[in-house]
Amino acid sequence: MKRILVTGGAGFIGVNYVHHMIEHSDSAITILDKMTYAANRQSLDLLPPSRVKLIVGDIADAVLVDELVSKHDVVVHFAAESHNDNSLHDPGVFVRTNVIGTFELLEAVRRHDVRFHHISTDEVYGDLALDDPQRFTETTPYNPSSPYSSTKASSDLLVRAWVRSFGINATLSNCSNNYGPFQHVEKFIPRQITNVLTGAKPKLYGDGTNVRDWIHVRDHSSAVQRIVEQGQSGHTYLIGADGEKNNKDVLRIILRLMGEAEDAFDHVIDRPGHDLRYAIDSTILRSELGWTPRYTDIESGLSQTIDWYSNHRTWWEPGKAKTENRYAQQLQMTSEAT
Ligand code: NAD
Ligand code: TDX
Repeated sequence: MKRILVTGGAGFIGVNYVHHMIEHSDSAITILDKMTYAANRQSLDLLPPSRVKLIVGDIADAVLVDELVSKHDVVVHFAAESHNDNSLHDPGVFVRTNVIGTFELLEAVRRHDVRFHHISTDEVYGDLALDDPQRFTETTPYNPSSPYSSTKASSDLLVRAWVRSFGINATLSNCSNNYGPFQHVEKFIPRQITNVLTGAKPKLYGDGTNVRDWIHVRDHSSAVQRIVEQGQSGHTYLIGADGEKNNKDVLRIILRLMGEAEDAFDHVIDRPGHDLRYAIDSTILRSELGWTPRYTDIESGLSQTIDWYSNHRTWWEPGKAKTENRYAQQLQMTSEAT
């Protein structure tokens, strides 16, 4: 039985991974989470207390991190400030958590010789033109655009350097846009679903032609399990499920599935520096580690996600008004600056 330390395990992807590991392994899991606005205690309700323990704390707390890492066999590192829009208004906390936090974890796994897996994003590669036939691969040069993606890129480079310079046993994965249950209502898909559920109009940035490469969060979890168990130290694996779609088309599907007119949304001012397109080539993960995504039908994935938000109002309602107030403030600051 492996003892796994999951950082950020009360956030969206982290908690889906913890649920996945409870079902698909006999591991004992400790979640280290600062319980920021992005975490939700209710996400942990159905996890067995005999196998999952929550420690509320900061990955940038060197003493706490050292003690916890020393008691585990593997660290799977999800914790981050994860929202691009927030990074444009308050970048400092992104540097502290994403860069300094990752540094403290790396130092601890180095001291205690513990296996490390670093969760990252396709945004480190920058963006692609809409008609570019290339997709991101493991060798695409780094070219991040936002404070968020540049701090994730920084953390990836730290991991690579700690492997090369200190020989730590670490893998990295860069995944495309996730969707599914337990995602914070600040993010595109849950924001639009919960807008419709609360009688507000969905909000589309710019003209909506920006493309994201969607993957169901359950497929991300199975890929991470495969990499942690079979990945080669020092290697980076790109995780994607061939799910490219532009934002307008995703929004139209959501509106249709929810019984609304497909044009019942507002166009709002575009995100500054908005990346145009992300697209992942996950051939290496599929051919070397034999992973395949299972939840690739986006319409049925969105339909299940709509059902989940419809049936879990107590999970998201407390944070909804706060999130929309934050968006209103950010919109005002962006309009004043342009
Ligand atoms: P999230 O914002 O939903 O969750 C992040 C979690 O980290 C929260 O529970 C939060 O409380 C915790 N956290 C934040 N700062 C912390 C700190 N200093 N110490 C301890 N815990 C802290 O994010 P998510 O969408 O679940 O993303 C998880 C990881 O996956 C991130 O590393 C992100 O960069 C990466 N990723 C996300 C996506 C996506 O589509 N959401 C895609 C690719 C990669
Ligand atoms: O209200 C909105 N309207 C809108 O048009 C919001 C919140 C977003 N958008 C657009 C912006 C993006 O083109 O939708 C797209 C997706 O936006 P986000 O959900 O904010 O995701 P993105 O910026 O693409 O980043 C996500 O994927 C990569 C995650 O938040 C990151 O953590 C991950 O690394």
